[in-house]
Amino acid sequence: MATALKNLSDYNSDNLIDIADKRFGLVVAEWNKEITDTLCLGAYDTLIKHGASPENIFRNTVPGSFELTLGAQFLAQSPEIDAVICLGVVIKGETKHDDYICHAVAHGITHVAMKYNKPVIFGLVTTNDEQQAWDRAGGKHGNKGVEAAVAAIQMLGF
Ligand code: DLZ
Repeated sequence: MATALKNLSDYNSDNLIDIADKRFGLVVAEWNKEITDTLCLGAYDTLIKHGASPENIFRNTVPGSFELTLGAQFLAQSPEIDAVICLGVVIKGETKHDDYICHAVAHGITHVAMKYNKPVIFGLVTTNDEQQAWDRAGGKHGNKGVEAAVAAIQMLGF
C-alpha cells in the first residue's frame, strides 16, 4: 500500500511475463470519475507498455465501486478474459458507507477470483479525502492503476 516511503508505481519489471496474447478486462467505477479515469489510464498504459495489444484490453464501466464485483464476475466468467482489473475510488464521508462498500468489494472480488481461478485485481483506492485519492492517482504516491496492472501481469505469470 502507499506510504510516504514507497511510491505505488515503483516496481521491478524484469520478471514480468510476455502478455502479447493475454486479454484483460478493466472494470472502472464512475463514482469519482475523474480520478478513476486516471487510474484506468495508468493501468491501460502499463499493459500496453508491457506488450498487451489495445484490442485485447476491454474497458467496462460500472456506476460505483459497489458494482465492481458484479462487473468483474461478468468479465471473469468469459473464457476470453485472462485477468480482470477492478478500479474504483471510495472516499470517506460522514457515515460508514465507505466501510461497507470497501469490505463488500474486497470480499466480492476475492470470491470471483476463487470461483473463476483467474486474477481479479483489487485496484480500489480508499481514502479519507479527495486529495489523498489524487495522491494515489498520478500524484505523490504514484498511480494505483499502474500497480493494479503490474499485479495482474505478475499473477498471470504465477
Ligand atoms: C453511494 C456511494 C457513496 C456514498 N460513495 C461512493 C464512493 O465514495 N465511491 C464509489 O465508488 N461509490 C460510492 N457510492 C456508490 C456505490 O458504490 C454504489 O454505486 C451505489 O450504492 C449503488 O449500488
